[in-house]
Amino acid sequence: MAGSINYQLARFEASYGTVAQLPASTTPEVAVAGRSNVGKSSLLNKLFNRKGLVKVSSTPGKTANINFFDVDGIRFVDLPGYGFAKVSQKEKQRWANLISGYFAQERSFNLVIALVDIRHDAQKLDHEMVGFLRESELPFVVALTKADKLGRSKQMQQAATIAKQLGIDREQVVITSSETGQGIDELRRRIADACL
Ligand SMILES: Nc1nc2c(ncn2[C@@H]2O[C@H](COP(=O)(O)OP(=O)(O)O)[C@@H](O)[C@H]2O)c(=O)[nH]1
Ligand SMILES: [Mg+2]
Repeated sequence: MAGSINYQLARFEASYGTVAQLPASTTPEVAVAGRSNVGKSSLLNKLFNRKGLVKVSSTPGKTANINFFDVDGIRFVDLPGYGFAKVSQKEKQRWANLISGYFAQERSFNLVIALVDIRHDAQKLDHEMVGFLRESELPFVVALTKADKLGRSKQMQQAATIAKQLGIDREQVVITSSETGQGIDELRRRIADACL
């Protein structure tokens, strides 16, 4: 449908453990990236309006694969969470290779949603992620997650602080919560603008 994406059509496509397995990019892609436990899977479920489609991990860092979802002809890409401390160095390297390998491919990168926890100052890994996206000239928005944990004025304060720390415009930041649905419509607008 022109002008909107039907999220009712969200379905799991496949899970890949190596970059070589990834199928060619044939549709617009929206990738979700961020630290382990930042809320990637929860945000995708909220976008899709489907509670269990994306596995929310109680043991953080379990998403060791790249997962593809198809939504009305748009491919959503759940990237492995980086920076999870409790896996081996070798496993960390494998995840890093998956992420950089995905972005090194010839693909239709319509939008990257970079997730950052609203409660904290931007961390080293957040800086690395945004720095990489900027240097690669990939189109991205920063979604601040878990906004329900803060009051409205603190949310606005943190959004301004984190944008400044990351060196991006405030307009490139969307305040979200997978608990309350805050910011989900705004994120859908950004996705539609980038993909349709
Ligand atoms: N309060 C709150 N908790 C959240 C939110 N998003 C995720 N969580 C919780 O944070 C934890 C990690 O979420 P998950 O989606 O698995 O993160 P991922 O590792 O980045 O995919 C889970 O316990 C979620 O329930 C949110 O918007 N608000
Ligand atoms: Mg996850």
